[in-house]
Amino acid sequence: MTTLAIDVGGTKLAAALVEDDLQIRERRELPTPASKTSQALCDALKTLVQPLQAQAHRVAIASTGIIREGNLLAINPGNLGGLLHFPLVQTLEALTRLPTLAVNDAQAAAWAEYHAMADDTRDMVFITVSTGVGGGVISGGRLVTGTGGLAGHLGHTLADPNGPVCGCGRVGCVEAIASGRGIAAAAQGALAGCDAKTIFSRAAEGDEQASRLVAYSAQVLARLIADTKAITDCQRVVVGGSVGLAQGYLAQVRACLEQMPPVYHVELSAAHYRHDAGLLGAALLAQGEKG
Ligand code: ADP
Ligand code: BMX
Ligand code: ZN
Repeated sequence: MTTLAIDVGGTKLAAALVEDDLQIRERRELPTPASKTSQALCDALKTLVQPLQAQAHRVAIASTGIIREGNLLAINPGNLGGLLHFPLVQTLEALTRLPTLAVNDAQAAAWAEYHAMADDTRDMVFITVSTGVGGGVISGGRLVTGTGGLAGHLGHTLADPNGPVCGCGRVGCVEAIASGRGIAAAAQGALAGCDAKTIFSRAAEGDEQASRLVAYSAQVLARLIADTKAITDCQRVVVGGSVGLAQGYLAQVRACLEQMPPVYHVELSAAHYRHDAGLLGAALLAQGEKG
């Protein structure tokens, strides 16, 4: 069967056809509309899926936000231009007339990365550092979603009680500091108004402020990973998202983690499926098997 897989992120929308052997065809991307209204996202999704839907038997969506009963509920609406709620499954079923499943993006990516592991790992955590910071937990070989879909939202754990206010309403969340949006929001002077991608380029060129912002994100992420190890005793942490996968970032996270006591050390790796982990995880969940 062919799955039309869709990834709804705070910055970009992606879609592709995924075969049962996980081969990806006709991958397409669009920027995520930054709008409070559902109509803008609905229109963008229509543009994205229209050229693909005739070849698909089902739809599988990995989406930012808490996914509850097929609806997207933003914990940080600021990541979606203020959009609080979106009927994901209903919208895609109406657009495509295909059976549709939806799951949180980081939870989906965790499932794909677990699927990719050749060893006997049963407990692992996936963290995406992207527009926000998301997480997905595999415990005893099972994806933990929680009764309300909130499980694994690691970006909304505390990094600094004196830190910036997070879009979720708490003060000092990991996401408010370490995410692409968090890095950009902290930039001042010559870097004010730059996005995280630009700040990473400046850091590579030796800019001091940019290097400090990147290093602080990596340090906060390393602390989150140590907390995650203490909570789950996971065997591996996999990092994805465009910030997480940026050149040199994971090495900085690893260096920070290595400075902590050995009990907090854990195998760290970059996402095997790189930017496609969410798409493939959603497709795998639609297949209903670990493979
Ligand atoms: P989404 O959140 O939509 O899933 P991404 O994983 O691409 O999308 O994350 C978007 C964030 O990553 C933005 O803050 C963007 O500035 C940043 N980003 C994109 N490309 C890079 C890069 N090459 N290096 C560092 N940051 C990047
Ligand atoms: C936010 C939250 C999570 C999501 C994470 C990463 C919203 C809209 N999203 O913490 O559900 O998993 O961002 O999302 O509240 P991304 O857009 O950065 O991939
Ligand atoms: Zn938060």
